[in-house]
Amino acid sequence: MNTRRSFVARCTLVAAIAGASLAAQAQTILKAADVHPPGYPTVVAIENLGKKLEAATNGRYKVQMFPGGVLGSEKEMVEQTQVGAIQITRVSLGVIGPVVPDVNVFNMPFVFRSEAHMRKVIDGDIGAEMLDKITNSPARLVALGWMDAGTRSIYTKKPVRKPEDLKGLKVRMMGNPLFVDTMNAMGGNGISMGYGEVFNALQTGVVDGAENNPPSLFTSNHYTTGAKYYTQTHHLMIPEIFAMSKIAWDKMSKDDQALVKKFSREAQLEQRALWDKSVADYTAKLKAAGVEFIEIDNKAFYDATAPVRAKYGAQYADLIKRIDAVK
Ligand code: GTR
Repeated sequence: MNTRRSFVARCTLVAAIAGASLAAQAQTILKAADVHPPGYPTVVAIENLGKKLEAATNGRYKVQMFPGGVLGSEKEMVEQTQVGAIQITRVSLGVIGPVVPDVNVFNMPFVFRSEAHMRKVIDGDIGAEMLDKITNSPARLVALGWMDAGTRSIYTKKPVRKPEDLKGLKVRMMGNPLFVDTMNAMGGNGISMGYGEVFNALQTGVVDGAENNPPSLFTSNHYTTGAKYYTQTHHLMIPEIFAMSKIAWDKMSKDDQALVKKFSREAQLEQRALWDKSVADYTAKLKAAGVEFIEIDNKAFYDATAPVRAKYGAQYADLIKRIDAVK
């Protein structure tokens, strides 16, 4: 009796240990990358997606976040995601343009009338179609959802109020010829480089300015280099995506993919709420740190970029009509 009981107990124990180690072995780590620091809305939203996925799959999946650009520039992050070395990446649509040209329609200067307009577009049919275009392209990325990055404005070491003031100024743009053309059209000299290189370039005078939204301007510390004149051009409203490597996606069961989709939708909504709060917080912090927000009528910048819209927009004429029609 005793022997039998201890035999059963031993079997149970062995089974439990085997089960536990099986579970441990079966855990798949999904590496997630972001150029932003811990606490940034995009980083927090993906971390929370990961926590939900881990709980819902009893730990079969775990998302490990690599923030702050430690896995490389956004261009490198995209490449690594394509080959499956990174499983989840959150990047600006700016760097997706060279990989999936269709998305460049959202990367055009002043293509959206306002932030509210941009949100309506990405939240609606056009936004869903664009995510599908990325997923169905040969890029080997599964676009999971959108993230907000508000509007981008120019910051320089001397005040800029009109396009002529940008003359002779080298302004860093993201790596996409469309953005270099945009800056050149606005009057400056567009120089493309990765986000992680901008601080040094500003400090050493390789560039005289850059352009971004308030949360990025604050968390990147760019404003501490003397680039403290922040001209409210709002010339770009580039949405961001988070995407999974197709290689990792194809290894997931249909049920697990459905979970990822569900939590992705929630991550998109959560990031937006965090975003609005962070824009308000960082705007206040920038002002307190002495950054001068130069309020302007941006029509001159809009007019100056008309040739860029003409050059790049021709191929998306129908889509642009549909974007304009979103009220
Ligand atoms: C930020 C954006 C990043 C990156 C960066 C940049 O606003 O969130 O994804 O695009 O700008 O300027 O490179």
